[in-house]
This record gives sequence, structure tokens and C-alpha cells, in this order.
Amino acid sequence: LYEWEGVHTGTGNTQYSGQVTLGTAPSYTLTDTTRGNHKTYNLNRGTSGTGTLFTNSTDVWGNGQPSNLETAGADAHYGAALTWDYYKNVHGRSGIRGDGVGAYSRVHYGNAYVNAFWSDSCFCMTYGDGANNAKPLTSIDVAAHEMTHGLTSNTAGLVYSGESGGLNEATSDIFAAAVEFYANNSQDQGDYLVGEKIDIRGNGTPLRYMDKPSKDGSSKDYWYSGIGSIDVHYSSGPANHWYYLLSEGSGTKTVNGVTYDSPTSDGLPVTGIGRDKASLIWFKALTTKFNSNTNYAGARTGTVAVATELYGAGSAEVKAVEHAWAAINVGS
Ligand code: ASN
Ligand code: ZN
Repeated sequence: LYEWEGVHTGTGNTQYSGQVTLGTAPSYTLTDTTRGNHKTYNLNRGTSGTGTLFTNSTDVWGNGQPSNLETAGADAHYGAALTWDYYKNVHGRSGIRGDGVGAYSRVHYGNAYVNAFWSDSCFCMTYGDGANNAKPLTSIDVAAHEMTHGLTSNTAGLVYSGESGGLNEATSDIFAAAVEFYANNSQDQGDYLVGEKIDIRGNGTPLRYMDKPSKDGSSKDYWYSGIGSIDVHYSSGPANHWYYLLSEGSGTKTVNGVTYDSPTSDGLPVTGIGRDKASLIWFKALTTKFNSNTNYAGARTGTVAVATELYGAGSAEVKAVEHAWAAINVGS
């Protein structure tokens, strides 16, 4: 009657996440038929176009080493799948636009290019290969960060400058952490660090820290009047810090073997409500309360409103949201 092609999965030997299952299509390409047909392409060090769709005959992708060009493809394809699954299974959103359509990924952008980015124009994520073409920026958290820029662009539309730009960046870091925890990958455990696998500084330290953003030397721990004039990757700090405090609380705490020490601007303690509730509050605020010009004060108002809808006025959750904002010097 018909030939049932079924749902194919291949095997990825990634650089950062060990051996993983990948959504592939016969015979065979990095095409994830159960996740909006998300595809992963090889730019082969070029900087334009889509390059070539990763194709092979074995359905085993990469060997864990960056010299094998399939390896970064496997990492990026896996990160996109996890991010898709997170938004679908945790927040009930099917794809970046909620329409079931997948974005696509491009790896091996440029020569030793040390960045990754989302583009609205192609509805795609793009990844450089990092220093010496040896550290592709394709870890789970970076993939989730970039794909989340697509979500933000298609929901609140937070303008990428000023305070809204900091909130845009923080949204990508917040869900990068949430996806990494959701993945529960033994080689890349969930943490409140950004980019800990890609060694972008060359000394083994992460790109950003959410418990105390100033640990990176540039990000701010607390909101202040004028924070909108610094780089959005630094003005994101207070919102990342808010998310950490709301999830885990202030002070010292060890999660998955990483020890955090999170301060508060007013010296008052914050009791966390757990990452799942904190993530839900941010997601609902992003998708139902924030707009393109939302600033820190507006984010406070929006998240308090969402927490009130979800948990009730006067609930422990609403109080925790308010305390976490006060702890980063927003309202009091
Ligand atoms: N990797 C950076 C980011 O996603 C690229 C940029 O500056 N937009 O934030
Ligand atoms: Zn970003």
C-alpha cells in the first residue's frame, strides 16, 4: 500500500555531550522529522548561503573530535532538538513561532570564528568553530541561547539595546540554563553557567555566571539607573541573577557539583522556589506580558502579575518573585 519510512534516529558522537541520539532522515541526512524538519548544514568555513546539508551513508555522525566536520553538526543538531523538546514538553510551544516549523542550523561558519548567532532573516542559528577551529560554539547551552533569541524575537520582541536588550540576552541565558538542566546529559550537566564547555576565554572559565554575574569581570550583579547604556551581554547580569535567586535562593548552594554563592543588593536573604517555577514565570511573562520596550521595572511588574495569576496573590511564589527583584535593586 505504501512504504513506511518511519521515524529515523541516528547516532551522534558529539564533542561536548558524548554519544547521543539524533533525529535523521533516510538515507541519511541531519533532518529532524519529528521536530519541525530542523536541518543542520555544513558551511565548511564559508560565511554565506546554507552550505550543504550533512549527509552520510552510515547514520553515525562525528567521532567526538572537532577535526571530523560531522562532530559539530552532531552537537548543533542535538542542541536544537533538546531546545525544541524543552519548549514543546515544558511550555507547550511547538517551535519558535509556535507553528510546528523548525529553524535550521549552520556549523563551521568562517575560520576560527569565536561566536554563534541567531538571524531572524534566515530563521537560523549559526556557529563558528572557535579558537584554532578546535572549540566549536555548539554546546547545549549555546545552542539553546541562540535558538531562544528566535523565540524572543517572535514573542516579546525585546529590542536588542538598552534595558530591553539586557532582558533579551538574559532570556537566552535563562533558557540556556533551563534546557541544559532539562537535557540531563551526563557529559554536560545542568548549571547556572553559560558557555562552560566551549572555553571561550582559553583558561577553562565560563563565559557568564548567573549566581554572581560580576565574576566575569564585566557583567553587573544589580540594576542601576544607566545600566541600559552598557553592552547587552553585561546588562543581562541582574536578570540572570534574579533568575538564579528565584530558583535557588541567596547564599551558598551546590547543584550538580557546582558551588554557587549568590549575593543580594539589600543584604536580605531570598528563598528560592525552584528552577521549574522560575522558568515558567519567565516564559509566561515573556510570552504574555513583555513587549519590545520592556525594561527592568516592567519585567518586575510582568513577572509579579504572572506569578499572581499562577499561584495567587500573597502566595510564597509572589513574595519570592518580589524579594528576588528587590535583591537586584529593582523596586523594593
Ligand atoms: N553570541 C552572541 C549572542 O547570541 C551574538 C550576539 O552578540 N548577538 O548574544
Ligand atoms: Zn545572545
